[in-house]
Amino acid sequence: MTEYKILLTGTTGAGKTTAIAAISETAPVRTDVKNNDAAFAKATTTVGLDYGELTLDNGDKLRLYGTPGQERFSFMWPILAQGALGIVVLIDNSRPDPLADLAVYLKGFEGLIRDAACVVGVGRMQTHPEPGLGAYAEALHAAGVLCPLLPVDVREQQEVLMLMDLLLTQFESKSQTYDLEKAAA
Ligand SMILES: Nc1nc2c(ncn2[C@@H]2O[C@H](COP(=O)(O)OP(=O)(O)O)[C@@H](O)[C@H]2O)c(=O)[nH]1
Ligand SMILES: [Mg+2]
Repeated sequence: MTEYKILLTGTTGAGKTTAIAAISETAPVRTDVKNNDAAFAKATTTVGLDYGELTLDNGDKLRLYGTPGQERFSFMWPILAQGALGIVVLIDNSRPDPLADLAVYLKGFEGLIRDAACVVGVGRMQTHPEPGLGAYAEALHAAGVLCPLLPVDVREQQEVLMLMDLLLTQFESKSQTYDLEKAAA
């Protein structure tokens, strides 16, 4: 049995807590507290971590960590990234400049995204279709990041599972590449 550490990140309200709750088989651990930040109209906000677990069909286990999203907690990001297999970047397309949000997390998790796997899920596209996926694809390309990009509703378990699938698939293909390289050496 293998255990994989997976991070979920994104701005406050992007859906980290909701996504983990949607797929965790253990009662998710939440550290949301009363929101004293007037900049956000949310009753609670994540200052620490969310944590959940999901066992795959083959017995492998995903350990899911929701990062504190606010940039002022970015000092914690490299600590959280240690040993992670991959990261899900959740974007809230209803925010004023969601492409700028994407840039913050691409930069903040640069090493993990380069060395491990990444998937970008764009939320609230039904009500906020702009920027469209094309603009995100261009932004990823410009940043030199190759990773799957898809619209997601974090309230839907199947859609969150799809994000996990896309992460794991990358990991499998990376380890195959590694094996091929070894075989060729
Ligand atoms: N109406 C609507 N609500 C959404 C959608 N996607 C996410 N949400 C809601 O947005 C909120 C996200 O909050 P939360 O999971 O706490 O975000 P976090 O700060 O990243 O942990 C939840 O209340 C979700 O139900 C969407 O597409 N439509
Ligand atoms: Mg949260």
